[in-house]
Amino acid sequence: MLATPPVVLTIAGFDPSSGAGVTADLKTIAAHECYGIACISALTVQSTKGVRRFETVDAKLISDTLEELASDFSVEAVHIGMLGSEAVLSAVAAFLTISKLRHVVVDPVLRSSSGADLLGPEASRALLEKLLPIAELFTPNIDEAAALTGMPVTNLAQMRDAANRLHSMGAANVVVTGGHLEKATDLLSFTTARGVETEVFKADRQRSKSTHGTGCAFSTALACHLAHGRGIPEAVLLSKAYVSAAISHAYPIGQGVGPLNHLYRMQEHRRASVVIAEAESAHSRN
Ligand code: PXL
Repeated sequence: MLATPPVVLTIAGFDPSSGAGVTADLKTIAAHECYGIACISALTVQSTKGVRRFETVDAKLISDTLEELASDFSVEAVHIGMLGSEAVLSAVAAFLTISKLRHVVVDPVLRSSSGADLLGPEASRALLEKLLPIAELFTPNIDEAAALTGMPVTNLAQMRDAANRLHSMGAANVVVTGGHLEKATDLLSFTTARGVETEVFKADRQRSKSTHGTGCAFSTALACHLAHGRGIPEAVLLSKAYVSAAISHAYPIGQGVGPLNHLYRMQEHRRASVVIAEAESAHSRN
């Protein structure tokens, strides 16, 4: 028998184009050698051309799904993406409080990259009250950090200030992602025995049309690394590297902002197997 991989639960919206949301998260989870299970919070109508509209799933259906999954699987980490409404958010927060699942990564999805509102202002307040304190890791991008703290967040110093404000609101560990800045800069602010420490991660910004779902991929990869037992700084480093590679290996698909290539490592395996097959057939001809 093969060893059982860690189980990672994603609670997120459904993007039918599979660039973001649950179906993309399952690809990220598979790419990290974890077993993915999922609870859909909302159905969106969208393509690579943007989000048209969405409807949330009934909150009781979500509670029942989460309880059913938790009664069956030993869940090592949880990723939370788009929730869509305060009712859904409250159901998810209540489940996490009761189930006490470990390694909860909360990506506070407020807007799509195309600009559609994915969580109203009241639900954003509930997110700070109910989900922020439960999260092991909170992963706003600079726009989300600004919206949630009411502070300007356009440079590294302001990312630090916003992270401190989020700590004072109850966040244990925060990564503010600044992929939209000139140099792609992420700030990790994490709690250690010595107090709050920070680490800055910088990378060259990639000019690419295949960036739909980068936030989902980053936060889901983080959950997978925590599920594998890695520490938070290492998880951030590896997740950032995964997203960069998935962008640089992307292929053009759809007419708008395309998805990352979440499964680029599979193609590397295939290329390796093609090389082996060619070598073997060349050898057998000799
Ligand atoms: O990228 C944020 C996001 C998260 N989850 C779902 C989405 C989007 C953006 O479109 O559709 C389901």
